[in-house]
Amino acid sequence: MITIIRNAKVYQPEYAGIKDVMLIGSQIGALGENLKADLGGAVEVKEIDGAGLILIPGIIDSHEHILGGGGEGGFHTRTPEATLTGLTLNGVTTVVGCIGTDGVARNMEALLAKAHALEEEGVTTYVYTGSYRVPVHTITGDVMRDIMLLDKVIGVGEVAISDHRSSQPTFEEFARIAADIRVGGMLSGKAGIVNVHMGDGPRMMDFIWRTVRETEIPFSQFLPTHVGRNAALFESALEFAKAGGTIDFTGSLDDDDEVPVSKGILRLLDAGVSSDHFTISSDGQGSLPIFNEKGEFQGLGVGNASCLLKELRECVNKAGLPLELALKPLTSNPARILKLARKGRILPGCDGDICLLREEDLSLHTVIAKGQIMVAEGTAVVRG
Ligand code: FWO
Ligand code: ZN
Repeated sequence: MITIIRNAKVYQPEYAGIKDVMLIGSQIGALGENLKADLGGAVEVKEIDGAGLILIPGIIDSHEHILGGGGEGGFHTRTPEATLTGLTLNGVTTVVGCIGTDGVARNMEALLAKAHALEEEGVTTYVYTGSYRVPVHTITGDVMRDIMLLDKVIGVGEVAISDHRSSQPTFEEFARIAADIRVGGMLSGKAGIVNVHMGDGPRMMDFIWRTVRETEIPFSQFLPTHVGRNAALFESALEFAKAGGTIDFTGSLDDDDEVPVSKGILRLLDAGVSSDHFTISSDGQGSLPIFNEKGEFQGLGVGNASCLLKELRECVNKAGLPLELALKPLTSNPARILKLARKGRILPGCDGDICLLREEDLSLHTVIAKGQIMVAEGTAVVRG
């Protein structure tokens, strides 16, 4: 199958001008003007009129509870699992699944099965092995074996620190996890990322700072998430990004976050942080629990992948960021930090993961994943 998207405003995410993009099978085959595919009718050539539309790489969501999560208020507060259209209708074509607070009733075997299910349905999936808890609950019994032997495992997480729900790991345990996943990633050509769940506790990023200062493990081993959850944590995360680390904002559907994503990004840029060093993930299907100062559960919401395009619009419309910059935390930046070589860019040889947005309001028009049209003119044409 060949698909040619004609005359769209192409963001690679750098702006490439009005171009045709040709998908050949599951990959991007060519980018150029007046592209033609003359195969004598042997292969169907589908054309999409991209005029007036913006073409961007499919969104990479680096932190989503695809199996569901929650439970902090008892069993009835377990949150529902992800669905294919819950991803594609929000422009997500690559998702990294994780387990959170409940590492018992949610387990790695089920997470891996869910990741395979979504892959079979048409999107690209990876997982972090483990959950909040230390020692890490793995599949093979060992973090290094998990990342070396299971294709979909690209790191460990979400490892909770500075949170009343963490397993209160020691620094040595934390550093050992980073060391093991680093070497396991090295030996398997993968990122070996430690996706760190940042809680609201006063110790903030101390364990991460100590690891990069006291050991040989580099900044790039870590992807701390939820960095906007309070102002003090954000300041520490800003220092981490200035020193060369990459930090992950959790998108939100309402602005209850201490540091709204678009405001946080402006702060980072003003502080001289490179626009390569921050990402935005959704925490989709994860619980967003509220605890009072005594640590008592008050209630919970559920994360949703729709926050990603919402944050993109805020970055462009509210913070006045150029689209080609605002796209980076959702596309090329997660692709780089997670070492997903064929993801996050509109380049020949990259996977055919594309979103078309309406120029006037950046609303979703079409989504293509691995060369297959999943959403056409706002309607899901492939359903889970
Ligand atoms: C965040 C996932 C939190 C689950 O701190 O970590 O609870 O296991 O489903 N969510 N615990 C939400 C804040 C960033 C608002 C999780 C959740
Ligand atoms: Zn979390």
